[in-house]
Amino acid sequence: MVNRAHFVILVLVYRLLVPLSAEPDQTRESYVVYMGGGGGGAGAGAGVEEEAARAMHMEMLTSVAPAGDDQGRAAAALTQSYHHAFQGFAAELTEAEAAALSGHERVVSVFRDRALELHTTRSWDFLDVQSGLRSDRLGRRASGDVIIGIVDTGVWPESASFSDAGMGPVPARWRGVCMEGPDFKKSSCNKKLIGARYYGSQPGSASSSSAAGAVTATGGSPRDAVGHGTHTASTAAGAVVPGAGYYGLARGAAKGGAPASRVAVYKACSLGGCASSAVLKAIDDAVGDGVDVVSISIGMSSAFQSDFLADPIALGAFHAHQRGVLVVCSGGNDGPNPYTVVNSAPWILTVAASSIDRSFHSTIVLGNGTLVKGIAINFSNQSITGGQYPLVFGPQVAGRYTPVSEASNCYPGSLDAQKAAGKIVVCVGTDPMVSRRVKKLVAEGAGASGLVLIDDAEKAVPFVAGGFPFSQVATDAGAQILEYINSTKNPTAVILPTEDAKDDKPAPVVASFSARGPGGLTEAILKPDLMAPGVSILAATIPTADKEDVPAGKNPSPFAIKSGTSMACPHVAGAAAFVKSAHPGWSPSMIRSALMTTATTRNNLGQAVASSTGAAATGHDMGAGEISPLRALSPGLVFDTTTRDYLNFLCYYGYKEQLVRKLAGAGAAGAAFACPRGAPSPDLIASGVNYPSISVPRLLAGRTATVSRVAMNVGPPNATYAAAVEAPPGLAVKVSPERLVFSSRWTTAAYQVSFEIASGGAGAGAGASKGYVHGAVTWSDGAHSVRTPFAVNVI
Ligand SMILES: *[C@@H]1O[C@H](CO)[C@@H](O)[C@H](O)[C@H]1NC(C)=O
Ligand SMILES: *[C@@H]1O[C@H](CO)[C@@H](O)[C@H](O)[C@H]1NC(C)=O
Ligand SMILES: *[C@@H]1O[C@H](CO)[C@@H](O)[C@H](O)[C@H]1NC(C)=O
Ligand SMILES: *[C@@H]1O[C@H](CO)[C@@H](O)[C@H](O)[C@H]1NC(C)=O
Ligand SMILES: CC(=O)N[C@H]1CO[C@H](CO)[C@@H](O)[C@@H]1O
Repeated sequence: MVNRAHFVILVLVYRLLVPLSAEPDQTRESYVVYMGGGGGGAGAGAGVEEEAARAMHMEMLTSVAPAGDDQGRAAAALTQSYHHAFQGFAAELTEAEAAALSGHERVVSVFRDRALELHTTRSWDFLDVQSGLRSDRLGRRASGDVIIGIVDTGVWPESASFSDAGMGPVPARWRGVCMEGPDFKKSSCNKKLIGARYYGSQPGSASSSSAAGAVTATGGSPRDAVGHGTHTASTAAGAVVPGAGYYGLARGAAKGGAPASRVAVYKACSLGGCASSAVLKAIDDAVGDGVDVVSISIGMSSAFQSDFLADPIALGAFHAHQRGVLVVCSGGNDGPNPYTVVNSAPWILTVAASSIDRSFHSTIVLGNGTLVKGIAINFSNQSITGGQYPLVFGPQVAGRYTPVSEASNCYPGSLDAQKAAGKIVVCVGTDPMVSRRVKKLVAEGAGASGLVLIDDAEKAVPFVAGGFPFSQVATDAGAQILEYINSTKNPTAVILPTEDAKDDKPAPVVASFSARGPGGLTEAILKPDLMAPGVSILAATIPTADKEDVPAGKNPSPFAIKSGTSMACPHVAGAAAFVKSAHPGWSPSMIRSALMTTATTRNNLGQAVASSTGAAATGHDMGAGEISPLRALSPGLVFDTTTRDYLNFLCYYGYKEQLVRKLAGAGAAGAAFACPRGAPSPDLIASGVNYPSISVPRLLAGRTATVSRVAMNVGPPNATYAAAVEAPPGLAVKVSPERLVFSSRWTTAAYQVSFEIASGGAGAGAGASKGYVHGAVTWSDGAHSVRTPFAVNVI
């Protein structure tokens, strides 16, 4: 059996070694050549515009090709042209050609066309029906004019979630298309699924021998072959499907966050991942087609994050923001350690994942009558009255010469089928290289009658084990089971089939896999921004997926239960579309602000939301908190973060003024732009970007950090807001002025928040603890509560 984790590492090592070979390198690899803002406008002959862009990109390619190379080669090398929201192209280049192009005066950056990953959890995990947006009012109040673009693995158009029953005509401003393939017809699109495009395997696409070519070869159709894209699209905007469920579990109506919105899918990914060049093209097309919100549940691994100018999602999202389109991204699944959040550019809405109030229990009944509560989704055929199975710890049924550490982890090849057959095997999860899926396959392969996994990690995320009896328990319950095995001569057990429990408390809880802040690229913006349900989410899937999970005698389920920040992201995209439908004139950052300042930080017990460890969750775990879409409709005040703020950010971050100008585009915005005084200076970011949260990356004793913000009144005309501060111990936080008075709608008011380490008197332990401390400033007028979290790093 292939150990997938090892396989991935080998591929990475191989790819790291290749560029080191000494000979002058004539091998071609796919690169993205990014040329900054200033794409063609919408409307004017799209075809003509595309031709002109391609011709210009080919000319640039020809200019760097060695003498004797002709235009034909340039045409063959060009794989994508970007021209809607920004300028650039992707091409097969040698290292020398890439270097030459990066010196071209029109070019901002040249970067390798790397693979991005899908943000579902490593093991395949799972879902629920209450997609977090709990009110029926959502469907009724929303208008159908908002369009959500989904950049993912495509779509299964026949899913009931994409029914257009009762929907009005497609908005007239829509400029997208429904691309056909052998298994996808024009009629696959309708008034709900209004557009579908795919990338890769088109004439002139990258040769399949190149690294990026391998991931672009997604097949010539927008049809989803993975299930991920169908799941995210139906979570964002799926129609209401009554009576959905997963083989009897999670029964109820399945619906998207914005059931009245339209979806357009952009298939840039396959099971192997997504090529950067395709993702960039997908965002460019989505903006050109006229979407309002883009949902992207993919990203780089947190271990290989690149700079903003070499990150296709950051670049695409920047230009989308310029065109008034909000880009919502998953923050990644590399939690719970700090500095793991990705997609953390300030113009992106970055989403963390939480549990919901539904859980899946799979109870273990020990031979001595004790019940142990485990968590999993399984369709075990065992029962209390159906007879017990021998219960063994992995090392007791290990193959010869197998180290105890491997057998106790259900390592591939570690169990002896002669000994394990017919028994329930107990394994631990102390080796992160072996996923739950692999352990299950190992036990199943050895003929075991079931698997009990003792592992605290991801225990809140039920593993979908299909027909194989499986249950996961925490370390304390696991110790009891091992003790039972030790204490008796013939230990036995059964694993009962899963039952789902509603109204689980507390909920939400931050998922352990959810990537945590601060951001690796800059700590001066608080990330992630928001949290949404991402554990055990029930949504549409492809009916051909995950055959091994289908219980004996059943047809594949049209719905699946999945977990990941991938699942949280489309909840927020749906909520953003909902806010947009009520406030069509709001900018992307106003919508983000409304969602952030109205988010909740209390769980269903009325206590502070906790992280997976049980500790109170901070802004680095959940951003502003769990989304509360209905409250986001009337936030009272919003923080508008403008393109100019973002350009200033790039200056403070350290990019040269000339580069930032190119990014801004050739128009008035670009030519007139000058970096603010004091740039570059990371310390000025916190104050220079009008963000709905605050992050102070360094606060020294005896110093004061002062951060400015401008709030805009979007509530009733005559409003007076008063500030309340939640300050962590030892940190002095002052808001000035303490009252904001607005005389009309759309007017703004500025204020400052200053942070200082409190002089705590003579007592030992005075002052704030070192490292990040968290709190919030909340503005209230009696009717609206505008909460802005802060994180301050005390040095
Ligand atoms: C349970 O399913 C397994 C595998 O499908 C089968 O071998 C076994 O006989 C079944 N046991 C019962 C009690 O039905
Ligand atoms: C079980 O017994 C073995 C040997 O008798 C001992 O090493 C091990 O610590 C015991 N495990 C537990 C969980 O009691
Ligand atoms: C079963 O065994 C476990 C482990 O030794 C023990 O904690 C539990 O109390 C036992 N249950 C009964 C009913 O004796
Ligand atoms: C706002 O307050 C001013 C002065 O108190 C008053 O003249 C005005 O009519 C009020 N406007 C509204 C819409 O209530
Ligand atoms: C196949 C199977 O046993 N499915 C069961 C899964 O669990 C639910 C809830 O306990 C049962 O209703 C199903 O019959």
